[in-house]
Amino acid sequence: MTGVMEALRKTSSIAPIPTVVPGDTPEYQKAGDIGNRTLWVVFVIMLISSLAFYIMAFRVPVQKRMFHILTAFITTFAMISYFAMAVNDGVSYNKITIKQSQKHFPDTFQTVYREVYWARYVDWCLTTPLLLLDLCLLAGLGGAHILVAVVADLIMILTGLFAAFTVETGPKWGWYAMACIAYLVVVYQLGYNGRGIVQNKDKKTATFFSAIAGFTLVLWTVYPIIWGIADGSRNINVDAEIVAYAVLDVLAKPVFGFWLLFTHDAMSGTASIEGFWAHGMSKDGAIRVGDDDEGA
Ligand code: RET
Repeated sequence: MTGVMEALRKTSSIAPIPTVVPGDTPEYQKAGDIGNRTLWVVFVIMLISSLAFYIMAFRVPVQKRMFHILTAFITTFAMISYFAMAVNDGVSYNKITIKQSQKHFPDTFQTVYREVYWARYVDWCLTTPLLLLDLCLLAGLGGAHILVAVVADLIMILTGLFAAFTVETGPKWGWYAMACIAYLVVVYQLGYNGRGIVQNKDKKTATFFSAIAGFTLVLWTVYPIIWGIADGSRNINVDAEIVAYAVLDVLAKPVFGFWLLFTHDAMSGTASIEGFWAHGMSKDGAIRVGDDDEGA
């Protein structure tokens, strides 16, 4: 038998058929030790920051607690999301098929499964509007501007989620482009309208707003860049992606929060919110008793 094969090999000009077809084993791109440890570290940072923000909230009168509450909610949502990612619950695989063209063989297809941490997008849907609310209230923006900023922000995150899970390259970058346009609306509301309206406040608040909104916009702009080289083009591995987002998230939430609250508490004459926020319905109800009397 071996002799026959040898003779065939010598007389035939046809190359032997490869026994392994390239690309037929799927490739899994998933987090390793570095990624997992990073998720746990950020979970602890978010937990400690949340506790600190709640303590800071209780140390000021309820009328002056708005920023504290918003900021504590932001790190609380992030803590839950990091826990979900660390225990592998907030993650799914995105499957893509890469066509590999060969010169003398039919095309082969490589299947790649990459982890997508969808818990991030749930977190961002809840926390980026709250971060925007912090900044919009600081600037003194009106309801219409705040609504546009928050809705644009939600569109940005949701189209980003579609981009992360879509299979085809064309739609992926289409979703990404939509998200970037929505992001520009957010930048416009904060950077243009916010900056304009804050000039009506005292000089200290205006300077502080410029600094913290500038910091936020620079940080937020790095997110789509990381997305582009991680989920988008898969040029960095899942561990590097986790570490990059971890650094950004710590800067965008706990560091942002401590900066905002310490500065806010140190500023004299900070806004005091009375009415429903501080007293519930009780006082409003008292007024309506008189209404009934009038009608009688
Ligand atoms: C995506 C991908 C699509 C294009 C754009 C994005 C922007 C995301 C941003 C996220 C900000 C997150 C923050 C989290 C805080 O912890 C969705 C990545 C524009 C700006 C501030």
